[in-house]
Amino acid sequence: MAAPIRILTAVPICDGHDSAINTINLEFIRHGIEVIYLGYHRSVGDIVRAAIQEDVRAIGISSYNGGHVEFFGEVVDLLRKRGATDIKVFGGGGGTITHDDAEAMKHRGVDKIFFAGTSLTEMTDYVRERYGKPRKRAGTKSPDVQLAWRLTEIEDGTRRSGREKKRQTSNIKHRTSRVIGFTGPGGAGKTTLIDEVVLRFLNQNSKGRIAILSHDPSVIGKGALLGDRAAMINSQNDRVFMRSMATRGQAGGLSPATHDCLALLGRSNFDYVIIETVGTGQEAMPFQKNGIVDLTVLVMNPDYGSRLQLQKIVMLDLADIVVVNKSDLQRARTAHAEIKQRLEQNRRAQRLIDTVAKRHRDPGVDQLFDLIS
Ligand code: B12
Repeated sequence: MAAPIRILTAVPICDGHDSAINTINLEFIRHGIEVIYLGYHRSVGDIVRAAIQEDVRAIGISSYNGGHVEFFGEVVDLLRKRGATDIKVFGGGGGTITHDDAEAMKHRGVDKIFFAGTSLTEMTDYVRERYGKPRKRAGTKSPDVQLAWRLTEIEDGTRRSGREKKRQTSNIKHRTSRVIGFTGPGGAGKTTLIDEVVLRFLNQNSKGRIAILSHDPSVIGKGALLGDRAAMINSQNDRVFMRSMATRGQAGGLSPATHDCLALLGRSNFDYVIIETVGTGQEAMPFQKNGIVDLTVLVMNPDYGSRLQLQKIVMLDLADIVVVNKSDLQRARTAHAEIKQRLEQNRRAQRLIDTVAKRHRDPGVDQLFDLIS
């Protein structure tokens, strides 16, 4: 089966008109496309960095507040400057982008602008037709571009030669980075917590680099919304290499390619590699395979239901650190006491921390960062 087309979508800086792109994203996904959504109010630099790291076929920009001729043109120019000429740019913006503007944008290297009244089918057909064919790689020396290409080859299973495959799946223990696994139910705040941990890392270590491998669910052969980047603020940084992966039909929180992608990232000069699983259920043990991580963090929401529910969560037996995030919620004190009691049954040196990841300079997140680093 052919690998899904991956595209990145975003709304430019100083623009909050995201309703059009949210609808278009869903239509793309419904037609088997994997969409990495970067969110609104995004700069040229953030968009190009993300597109390169995600190795997408194209960037779709939805623009309503003006300045589109310059903005789209700058995106094309920066892609060129960074050696990623095989990533194309297209988009729309209702009645704001005139036909004359679209002509000027085409001259600056933009593939296509969609005007008001275009059907969703027309747009998805265009993406599948224009970006669905195998592409020719343009040569580049940029290490992030090269790394992104190799991750795609692993994920799509296109790196087939025996020697390469052996190297690719080589022992994960040969890594030079420390690997931290974050897991927990959907809505617990894993992404925000990771973003805050990244901020502390960037502040503490002025030259260090960190990689994030983030997962969202998808059914085999179908599309997916890879939306974790939209919740990231501090991780929009050249010292952070983030890659979003769809699970492509695999249960348990990770993708069939996670192990090999991690092996590659682990020997690519990052100080840390953070893996974020999809929102997991009671039975999930995503990091059990081959000592895939050095440290596991289970992020819980205080609203897990009754005490009885805790007995059923397998990761409470396995995690090194358990975080009760959203600890400003009313039920958090009870949750802390109940989870503490549950962990005591394990008789292991597990740590329990309360955090409010959405709060700047949260002391709980500081404590988590100290434990990790
Ligand atoms: C809905 C809307 C809002 C909503 C936005 C809600 C949201 N979360 O998105 C609200 C009310 C919040 C809002 C606020 C504002 N808005 Co307003 N808004 C609109 C409106 C009415 C519709 C835009 C829309 O979503 N259309 C629906 C989409 C699906 O259809 P479409 O636009 O025709 O797009 C087609 C194609 O272009 C294509 N397309 C669009 N994007 C993309 C992307 C890709 C990748 C692809 C493939 C295709 C594609 O898809 C559609 C296919 O038919 C437009 C007026 C208009 N009729 O366009 C004004 C408009 C965009 N807003 C405008 C303004 C001025 C504002 C405000 C500044 C007002 C204010 N003073 O506060 C604020 C700014 C908000 C902000 N933070 O940026 C102006 C912009 C003027 C300009 N650029 O010169 C407009 C044009 C209204 C006007 N005539 O004055 N707005």
